[in-house]
Amino acid sequence: MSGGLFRLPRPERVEVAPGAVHVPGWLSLERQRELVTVCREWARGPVPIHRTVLPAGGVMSVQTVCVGWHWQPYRYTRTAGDVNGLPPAPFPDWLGELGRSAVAAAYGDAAAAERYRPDTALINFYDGAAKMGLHQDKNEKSGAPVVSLSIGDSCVFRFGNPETRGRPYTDVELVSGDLFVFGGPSRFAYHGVPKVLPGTGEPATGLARGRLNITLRDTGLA
Ligand code: MD3
Ligand code: FE
Repeated sequence: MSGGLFRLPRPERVEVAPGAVHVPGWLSLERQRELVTVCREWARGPVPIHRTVLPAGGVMSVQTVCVGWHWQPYRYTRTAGDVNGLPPAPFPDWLGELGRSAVAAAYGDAAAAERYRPDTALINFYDGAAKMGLHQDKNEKSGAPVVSLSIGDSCVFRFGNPETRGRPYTDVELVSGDLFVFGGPSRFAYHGVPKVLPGTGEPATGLARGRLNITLRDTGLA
């Protein structure tokens, strides 16, 4: 457990690179609990949570469920042809509003927040052994920011650069409740999750084990 009496204070907002802003503890416990509940519903269907099979032959260790558009390697589709052929759950208005609040909190820019119109959420569940290798998110046809919300176990998040898969990169610990927004020059940076820190989550989120990451994206598709 990460709790105890002597929790170190964490800063309010850290710009890790231009356009990449970490806001520790942005989500209240109550908001985290609500998100865990709705993610459990989305995980049941219409397209159940699954391990994405990669064309190169591997299987991702994270388990993913999509809302709005379905992501399959390496494009967004209306239906989950790689799972059960059904359309994912619709992207709810309240989630777009949450995304706009997130952009406002990270950038302090009311105009940037107002024009943010994400249409898709990718929800990744990490068990204690799951990882995500360094990659770029470039299947979106929009340069709008990606909003990332973390719940449950902490992880090491590796934030690289837009040019190369590799150094220089910065390792950041993402804790339950943290917000990260990736926009501007950081939108196409390499990033990944080299490890989860099992047992570091707060049971009061409703997630007993593992890590949940919700990313909001604008696919730029009609
Ligand atoms: C930086 N997810 O879903 S979230 C992904 O924690 C993904 O599950 C990781 O990478 C996770 O594609 C990292 C942080 C993140 C998400 C999207 C980004 C960082 C990003 C897009 C562009 C740049
Ligand atoms: Fe990514």
